Formats: sequence, structure tokens, C-alpha cells
Amino acid sequence: MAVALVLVLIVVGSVSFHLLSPWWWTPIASNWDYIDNTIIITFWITGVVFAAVVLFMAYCVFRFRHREGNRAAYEPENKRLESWLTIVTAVGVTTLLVPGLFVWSRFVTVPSDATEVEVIGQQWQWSFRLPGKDGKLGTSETRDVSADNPLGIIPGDPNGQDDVVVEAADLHLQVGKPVKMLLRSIDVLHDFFVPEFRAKMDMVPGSVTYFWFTPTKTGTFQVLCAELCGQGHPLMHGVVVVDTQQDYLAWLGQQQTFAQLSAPQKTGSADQASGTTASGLNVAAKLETVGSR
Ligand SMILES: [Cu+2]
Repeated sequence: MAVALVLVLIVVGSVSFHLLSPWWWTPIASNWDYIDNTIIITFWITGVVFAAVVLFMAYCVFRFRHREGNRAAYEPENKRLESWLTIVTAVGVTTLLVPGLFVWSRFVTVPSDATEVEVIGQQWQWSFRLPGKDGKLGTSETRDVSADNPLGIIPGDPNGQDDVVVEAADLHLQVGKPVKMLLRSIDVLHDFFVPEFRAKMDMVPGSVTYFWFTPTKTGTFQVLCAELCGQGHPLMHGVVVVDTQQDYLAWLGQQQTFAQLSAPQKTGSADQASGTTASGLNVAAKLETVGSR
């Protein structure tokens, strides 16, 4: 009797916690409400099955409890019951999987008007690269990464010279414009995740993964790393600012290209260089704090 009661309380507690919990997703700021809908369908199906199975267990524990004189009936086969269970399980699993397939198909079909933005993850900071006036990103190689070329852009590739390099600083995007995020890592596995955008994907050293989305709200959003990537993982934060077109163009005008950053000691690049150093020192200082714990 006590066990049956505990089982019922587990169901009531779990469902109440889900419905009354103050924690829910952050308000969505991208086009991926399909992903939210798919997760809600999953919650409904798994929630109903969980409640049905646990309540059935509670019923059986109570109904067939030990009583003097009762004997168990041995019934190894029941074709009718097995058929029903097979059909219901197949329908349930199909309903769980099919919406995900539709969402995945949209997720990897990038619209032709999407602009490319490269995200580079490294222990433990985020950098970004945007194509310059030619609209093309130059090729890059991890073996070309150095203090002067932190993103490993191949210096001999003319397409890379006008690439806009945003090293360890905030990324700005334009509201309402689809972007294809090209994801690279130059050391270990990372995962670029902005909760409000819903989309996220692993970054694998040696390959370029991607997803796309359209930012639908202006504002400042936090970037998290969603892959355990070493001691400084909890500090691997970044910022994406979604701007109006005017603000975005103003920000873009202040950024430096790869050619400008690699030019030897110009006054114009001195500020950017010192800003980069300050950012790097900041991360190093944070890491020292973690190390001393
Ligand atoms: Cu990481």
C-alpha cells in the first residue's frame, strides 16, 4: 500500500513541478520556434507515457498485493496484448521522431540570402570573422594560428585579406537577416550556444560545422559553450548583439580587417591591438582565479 502511494505521489509531484516550475526557456529571439514546438510535443508524449506506466504500476502493486489464499496465474503468451503494445509503442516512437526530422531538414537547409559568419572557439574564448567587401571568407588553417594571426587565416589567400576579424570581442548581427554560422575550433570540442536563438552545434577541430538562423529581436545575448572543454569551460562566455541595420553598419565600420591587423605597426591598429591584449589578459586573469581554487 505504501509503495503504491509513493508511486502516485511521484507522478503528481513530477507533473506539478513541470507545470508550476518558475524555470522555463528564455524568450525566443530567432526563427526556431519549430524547435520549441518539437520539444513540447516530446514533453507531452513522454509525460503521458510516464504517468500512465507509473500509475499502472501503482494500481498493480495495490490490486495484486499479497493476500492469504491467492495464487498467481502463469500466462507466458498473450498475442492480443502484445499486438496492442507493439502498435501503441510504434505510434508513440514515430510521433516522437517525425517532428524532429522536419525540423532537422529546415535546420540544415540554409536560405540562399544568408550571410556567412565564422565562429572560432578556443580554450576559452570566442572569436568571429565576417567576409569583407568580396563577400567571401578566406581559407584558414589551424597550423597558421599564431599570436599575429589568431584565427589561422592563410596569409596568401586574397579572399582573406578583407575579412573582418573580431577577436575575443562581441559579435554584432543585423535583426531580420538570416545568417549561416560556420563553426570552427582550433583546439578541443566546443559548442556555440545562445539560448535565445535555440540553435546550437558542436565545433569539431579539423572540420567546419554549421547551422543557420534569423535573429528576430534586437538586444544583447549571452553566448555559452555547451561542451565541457577544460578547466576554463564555465568562463567561456561571449556576447552577441543584435542590432538594427543602422547600428550594425556603424559597428561594422569600426572593425578591422585581417590586412589591417597584419600590417606592421600602424597607428590605426594600435588601439585594436591593445584592446585585444586587454581582452586576453582579462581571460588569463579569470583562469588564474579558477586555478587557485
Ligand atoms: Cu568550450
